[in-house]
Amino acid sequence: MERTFLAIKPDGVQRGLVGEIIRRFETKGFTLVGLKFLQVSKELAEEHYGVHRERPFFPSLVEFITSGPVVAMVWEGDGVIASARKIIGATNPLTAEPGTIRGDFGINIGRNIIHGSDAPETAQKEISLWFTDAELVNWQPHLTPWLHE
Ligand code: DAT
Ligand code: MG
Repeated sequence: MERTFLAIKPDGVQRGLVGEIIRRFETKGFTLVGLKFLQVSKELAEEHYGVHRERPFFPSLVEFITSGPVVAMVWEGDGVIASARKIIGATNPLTAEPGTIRGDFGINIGRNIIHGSDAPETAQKEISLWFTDAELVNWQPHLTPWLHE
């Protein structure tokens, strides 16, 4: 079963969007398998956004993601990686489609509320960066037969 890593960034937490955001993935039918609330260290932030190390916005991105607590999550389900990216919306909230999280709640690329893994390889990498195996729960929701034929 496919898994993805999602993180509600400090702006999403400060703005009280945690419940609303989790609700969207829950009601879609995906399964929560990992959840924690943490203050991100500079080391974790730099590792997580390592691919962007050379970009001009990298220092402010690291500063932002470490500026307050975040909600880190692992969600499971068929096609969850691509589907979560659609639910999240385009990187720039100003142009993200209404109906997406970024399109509904944001206006600035540097305050785009939530992170989602973009591919199976990055999902795997990010899940193991943020969570130990013991922090992930293998469970079968009772809803399963009502969500899958
Ligand atoms: P995404 O988060 O949609 O996967 P990304 O991986 O290209 O986007 O970039 C990671 C984060 O870096 C993004 O969520 C916000 C920030 N960012 C990206 N491009 C930016 C830019 N041009 N100016 C400022 N911040 C940017
Ligand atoms: Mg990305």
